Amino acid sequence: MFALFVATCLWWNVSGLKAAGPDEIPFRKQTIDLGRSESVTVADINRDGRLDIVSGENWYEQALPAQKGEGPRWIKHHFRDLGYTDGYIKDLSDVAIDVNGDGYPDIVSCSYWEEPLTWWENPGAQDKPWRKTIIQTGAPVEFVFLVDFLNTGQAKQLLPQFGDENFPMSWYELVGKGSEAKWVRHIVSPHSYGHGIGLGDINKDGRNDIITPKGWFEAPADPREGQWIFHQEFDLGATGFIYVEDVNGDGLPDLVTSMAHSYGIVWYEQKKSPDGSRTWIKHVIDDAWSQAHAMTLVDLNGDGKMDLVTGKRYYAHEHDPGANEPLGIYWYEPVQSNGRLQWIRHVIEYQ
Ligand SMILES: [Ca+2]
Ligand SMILES: [Ca+2]
Ligand SMILES: [Ca+2]
Ligand SMILES: [Ca+2]
Repeated sequence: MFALFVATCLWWNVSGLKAAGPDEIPFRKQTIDLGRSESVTVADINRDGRLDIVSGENWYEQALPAQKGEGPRWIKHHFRDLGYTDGYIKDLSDVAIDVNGDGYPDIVSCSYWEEPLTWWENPGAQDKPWRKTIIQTGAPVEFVFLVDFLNTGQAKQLLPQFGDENFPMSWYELVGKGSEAKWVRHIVSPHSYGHGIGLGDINKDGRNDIITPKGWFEAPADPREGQWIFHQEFDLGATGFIYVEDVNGDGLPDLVTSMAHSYGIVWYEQKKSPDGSRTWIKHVIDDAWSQAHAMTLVDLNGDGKMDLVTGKRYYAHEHDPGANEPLGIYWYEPVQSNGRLQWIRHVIEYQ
């Protein structure tokens, strides 16, 4: 699970990319708030053309620099009370999407405790509080993604990771506008499949599939009503986020994931036999540090290949292996060397 960490945000100094050497991207840390938070997202909350930051109970309005040459100022707006328990703030993901269609991004949040999946209506120009609507109750949600279930190229549906395996695995589609806007639930399976989840097209049929630690669900032609076929082809363990990406460039989508509560950032190479059967070969990207609970894939150095950005979660659990070892934020660059894929670790911050 999660624990508290200091809410800081890294300002990515991409303009200095070339100056520091061929492989290194310099990062300079800008501390915005030393308060507590678990999650963060970025959206233009007030529609002034500048991206703002949303994290926990606050959003931080990006304002122009006080003086020329300085970075942006961040004006803190406390917009909701979430509560704390056992060292956690009750907000484990924030994702931004305009739920009611008024042009202002709203926030979907999840929690392991009461009110596990909610959306919060941005009041926009009106001087009133953000209004909360509960989307789902009945099981804890450890993280939630905005993903593309309808295969339109737009990530507008919700995929929660339910913390209770007895709870049906489900995704949520946004329908209606204004006061009619609501999240419609679609059940894929009568139960859930453990710690970790992701969405991506495993079999390259143009339909995004669901990946769980215990196997993957092949998407039907109609993701709302059709039967999802389970393929029990791997057992990944208690992972964090699971991504589908052809990292070795052989045309077959692979899996990239991490052990959320132990050591190991890994990728699984998809192999396909002439008879169509699939096997998955595990490759370790890095096992020098533990608790990579969250990660993202992004082309950080602009070479057209996805890099991996992740960091050590402070006390994902206080009893996890390596829980008291040094914290760090890293990115990993995939490089082909002698016909083998290797991942170069770059340190963003280490302490
Ligand atoms: Ca703004
Ligand atoms: Ca809105
Ligand atoms: Ca597919
Ligand atoms: Ca591949």
